[in-house]
Amino acid sequence: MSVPVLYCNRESGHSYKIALALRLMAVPFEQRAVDLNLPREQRGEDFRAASLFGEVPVLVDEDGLAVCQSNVILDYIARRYGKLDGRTPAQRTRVREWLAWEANRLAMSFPHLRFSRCFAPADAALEAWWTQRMRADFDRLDGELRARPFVAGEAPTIADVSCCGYLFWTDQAGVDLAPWPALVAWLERIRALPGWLAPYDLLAASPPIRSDARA
Ligand SMILES: N[C@@H](CCC(=O)N[C@@H](CS)C(=O)NCC(=O)O)C(=O)O
Repeated sequence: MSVPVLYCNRESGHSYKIALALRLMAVPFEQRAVDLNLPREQRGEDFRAASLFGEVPVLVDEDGLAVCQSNVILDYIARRYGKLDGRTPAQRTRVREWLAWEANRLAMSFPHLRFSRCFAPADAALEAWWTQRMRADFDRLDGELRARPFVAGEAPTIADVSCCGYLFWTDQAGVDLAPWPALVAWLERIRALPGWLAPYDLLAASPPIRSDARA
């Protein structure tokens, strides 16, 4: 295998994280779109063999090693290619603290709100819960970004890539970012990085998500 293969979906911010990180690292890769409308057991055999949990993203590296869970993939490629990571052990630890925060907080709020508003409406109580959590998460991120240009310091890292994975789609969910100006300025800094592409310009076409697809 000559280039890594990314199993992904065009509407998946978790997939976008990996595609964006590889772009910013200038690592060529191949995309294979997975139809998330299909029941897991009907998805392609190669994807099912590579995917430990049945979800995208999965990255199969040049040596055939399959890695899943977006933030684990980010950690893996930062170490493999020696890019977008902290320079010192302390910085690298801080980067991974943000990866864990993203998985536990940010990835549990805004992406669900977007999915509900764009694809499969959930009840109002759930939307209210995700909105409340999202506001707290955006407050936390905005507070951090008032102190430094990137999440874990002066330079962009996989922590930024992880945290921004869904945030170029806030308009789709009707979320106005005006209350979080430091977050908006940080997204602009990410947009200005060499190689940056917006999610729909970067991710390969995949069948449109139906309302019965999994989040
Ligand atoms: N914790 C996982 C979440 C991955 C995830 O939720 N993937 C969704 C798309 S964004 C998926 O594959 N959904 C279809 C399914 O679960 O069958 C990660 O960070 O990679």
